[in-house]
Amino acid sequence: MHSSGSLWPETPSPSTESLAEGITLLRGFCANEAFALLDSIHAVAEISPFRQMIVPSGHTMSVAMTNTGDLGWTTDRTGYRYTTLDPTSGQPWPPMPAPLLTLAQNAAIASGFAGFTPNACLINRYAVGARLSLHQDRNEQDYTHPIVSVSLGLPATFLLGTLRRTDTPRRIRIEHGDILVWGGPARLIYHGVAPIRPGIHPLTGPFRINLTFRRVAL
Ligand code: MD6
Ligand code: FE
Repeated sequence: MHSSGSLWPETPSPSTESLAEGITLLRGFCANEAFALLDSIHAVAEISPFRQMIVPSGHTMSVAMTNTGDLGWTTDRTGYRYTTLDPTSGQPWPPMPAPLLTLAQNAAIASGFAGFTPNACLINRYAVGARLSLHQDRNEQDYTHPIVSVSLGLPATFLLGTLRRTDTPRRIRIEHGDILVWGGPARLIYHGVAPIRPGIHPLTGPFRINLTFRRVAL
């Protein structure tokens, strides 16, 4: 899909790396379409604005979040869950914009997961200093579908652990346009994001944006 025909000037073709069994890193996969993706994200945030949610311990997350799709991930004092309605607006989460859905499907295909149709997309917005502590993603019930994770804006140090919380995670630099696809056995690996370093990105200013696309059982 990304091979450049011989008639065209050489453009750096996005590289594919395997970080662990079931985790593929597609470097620069969506750098070319970032502007359109951010446009879609802004349209979602007009309807369901970014908000800092409260976790069961009572702490407020440093990451601001919103969702698009049939289901959205939320947390409050009572726990984590997927909901069809945005608790802030009382309305359904905005429908998934076509450019986001198509990108997630193409990234899944490029990583060997044909037939992935996400129905949930969590949008994380990190200001400088925001972080995400080590966690497992296990609110989706069904682990047969991959998770597609798209990063835009300021770079991040992704913390890639193992199946045991106490193992020291690897530190992986994730940049604007990079996509991680997690499938199969990798779905329950502990992971997090180190505090975002100060910077200004031409397209997002002082923010990092991450989208995680999932197929959540209703
Ligand atoms: C982030 N990502 O990159 C947070 N979870 O901002 C995640 O928590 C994540 O990238 C599951 C699968 C892929 C991810
Ligand atoms: Fe996660």
